[in-house]
Formats: sequence, C-alpha cells, structure tokens
Amino acid sequence: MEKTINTPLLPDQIAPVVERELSTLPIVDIHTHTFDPAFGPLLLWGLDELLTYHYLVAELFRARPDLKPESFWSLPKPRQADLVWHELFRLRSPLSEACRGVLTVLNRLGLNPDTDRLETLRTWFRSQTPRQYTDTVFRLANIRKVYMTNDPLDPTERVVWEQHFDRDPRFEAVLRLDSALMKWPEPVSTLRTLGYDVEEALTGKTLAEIRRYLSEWIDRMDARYAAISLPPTFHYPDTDSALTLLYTRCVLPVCREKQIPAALMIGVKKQVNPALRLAGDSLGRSDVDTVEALARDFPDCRFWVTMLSRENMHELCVAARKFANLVPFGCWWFLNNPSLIEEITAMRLELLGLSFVPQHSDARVLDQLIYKWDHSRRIIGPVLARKYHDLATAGWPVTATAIRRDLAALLARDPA
Ligand code: FIX
Ligand code: ZN
Repeated sequence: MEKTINTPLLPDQIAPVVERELSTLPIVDIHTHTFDPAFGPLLLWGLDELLTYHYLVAELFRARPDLKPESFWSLPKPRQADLVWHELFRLRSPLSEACRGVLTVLNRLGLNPDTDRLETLRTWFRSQTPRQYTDTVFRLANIRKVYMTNDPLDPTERVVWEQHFDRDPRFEAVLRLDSALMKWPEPVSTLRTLGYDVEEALTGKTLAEIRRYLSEWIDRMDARYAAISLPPTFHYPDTDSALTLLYTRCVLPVCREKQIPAALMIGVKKQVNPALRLAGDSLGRSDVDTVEALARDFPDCRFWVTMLSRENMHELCVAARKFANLVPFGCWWFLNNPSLIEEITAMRLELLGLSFVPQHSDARVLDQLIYKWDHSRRIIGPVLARKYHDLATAGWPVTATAIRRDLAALLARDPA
C-alpha cells in the first residue's frame, strides 16, 4: 500500500483517486447554523425542517404567486411542509438545488421519496433521537466537525451557555457579531441587560465595554473565530459609520488579542421582502477596496472572507493574492449551486493554489450536512482532478499521498 500511494498516477487513475480521497476525508465544515444537541430545540432536524428551509419557502412562493405569505406562515409547520412537498415535488420536478438536496438526504437515509403523503417518512424521523441522528448525519456526510453560529444576545441560546453542559466536540463555537454591532445604538439595551455598561455614544468607555463583551463571550464559548455578515454598503475607512468604528476599534483588537480569525461575510441585502422572513434577504455587489484596506491596515489580523456576489468572488481572489492575511472561503448561499461552485473553485485553484477554503455548508437543518457535502464533493472533486490531470500532462508526478495532503489542507483545517 505504501508504495502505491507514493507511485505517480497515470492520467486516467487521477479522477478515481481524487474521488476516493475526497469521499474518505472527514471534513471540517467552517460555517453552519447547526447546534450541539445540548441546545435542544435550537438544533433543527427532520423532514418538516428540511421542507420548510427558507430556500424552499422562497421557491414555493414562486410556484404559487397567489399564495399570501401570512396565510402560509399561519399554517403549522407540518402543513407548511406538506404544501412545499405538493407544489415543488409532486406537481413539478424538483430540479432546484434546494429541492434536490431534500431528495439526496432521503436517498442517503435509504428512504423512498416517491409519495404524495409524508406520514410514512415522518414516522421514520420520529423513530430517531437528536443525538443518535447527529451520529447518523455526521457518519453519512463524513464530517469531523462543524462550526456553529452562536449569538449570546439570543436569550434562547444564552440560557444554555449560562448553564454547564458537556460540549459535543463535533460542534465548535463561533461568536456571531451581528446582533451586537449592527444598527447601533439598537443593541445598547440588550448589552446593558447583560451587564455591559455601554451607552449610545461611542465613547472610550462604551468601546471598552463592547471589547469586554466580545472577550468574555469568546472565552466562555471557546469561540474559534468571530463572524459578521455585512451589507454591500459596508466600507472601511468610513468615519461616518458606527459599524465600521465598532468593527475596527472593538472586534479587530479582540480577535488579535485572542489570536482568532475575523470572518467577514459581505454582500447581504437584508429583508428586501420582509414578508418572506428568513427567505427575504437578497444580495448586492460589495466593495473589495474595503477588504483590501482592512487587510492592509490590520496586517496582524487574519480575515476569513466570503462574499455573496459572483463578481466579488473574482475580485476577492485577486485581493487575496495581494494580502496573505485574507483567506477566501466557501461558495456562500446564492453561490452554493453546482454551476457556480465549479466556476469559483476552478478560479480559486488557478489564482490561489491551495490557500483558500473551497466550501462550507451553511447548513441550517442538521440533515442538510448530508446533501450539501454530497453535492459539493461531486463538484469540487472533478475540478481538482482536472487540475491534477493538467499537472500530470506537464510531467509532474501526481500521487495519492499528495492528493490526500492537499485535500486535508483545503477541507479539513480549522480557521487559524
Ligand atoms: O449570515 C449568514 O450566516 C447567512 O448564511 C444566513 O443568514 C442565511 O440565512 C443562510 O443560511 C444562507 O445560507
Ligand atoms: Zn450562514
């Protein structure tokens, strides 16, 4: 075995080896909205959660433009799921990526999706327990661990952090900053209820108290990085922006002190259609000059960056060539589709080699880890195989050992 994995591969051996190594690589998923089972109902899982994922809700309203959002939201969740199933899966072929994802999950679980009524499937899910099902999902998706999205200002989440609970080591914590920094001074009252002596005016004392909030909660959660989603209008420098001031005077000094990355997720136009709730967000083209300026002015901060506009992803690649403290990651949200994952991954390999993170799942429902990684492996694998094939064609000895090493660097590393 040792000799074979160090033996240069023949060109037609490369794709199968990449596929094998990628399927057996336990992945580190650096951004999700899943929760350690200790958080109880915050961990979303099962058929009704899968079918009422906000991606599918948006697609339901396209299939049924006559449907009034409020009448949909007034239905109990199982009835919402029934309606999604009927409209998107039974009356139409489920061709969208989000629809296909549900089918991949059911297929990998060995369940038959060809049914008009969901009760038989629901009976199977009811036979699962959260912890047992978590094991099943991690096994089927072949994931080593996921990073959560944690918000201490969310009272339903905070109450769990304030008790002692045995952490599931497969769920790393991430301090999410949106609720504390966006729309200042809206967060003042909530921060004050947590005992942070902040005021509306961004005085030195208020900034220090915000740094204390960040520092204490990074420690309490053992947060491995701090993340924020930002609108296309976010700029740095911007002397008129409270958000820019809070980010540069509070978040970056604390991330530097804690030696953790600062994750920027840029390009969300929040709630362009509030009636759709979580499905109501859109995207906008953002300012990569801002990303370059942050990387330049904060050289000892490490920025993990993803952007929501396809055009920004190319600009971000070039910016990352200029600043080693920029790490592009993932094909986020509206970019998490096979055609775009393929294009973006090839572009990143061509411009950045292995110095980026190709994907995160953004899974909001635990079961989605199965399909988001199944689908991404099927796209990323062939793109990589073509690149290794190009190396072999150029006379370079491509080995299974090298492929395994490279895949681990791409998809099995912690944010650092
Ligand atoms: O800001 C984020 O973390 C986004 O990923 C979410 O807000 C978004 O709803 C989502 O889950 C997209 O996939
Ligand atoms: Zn997310």
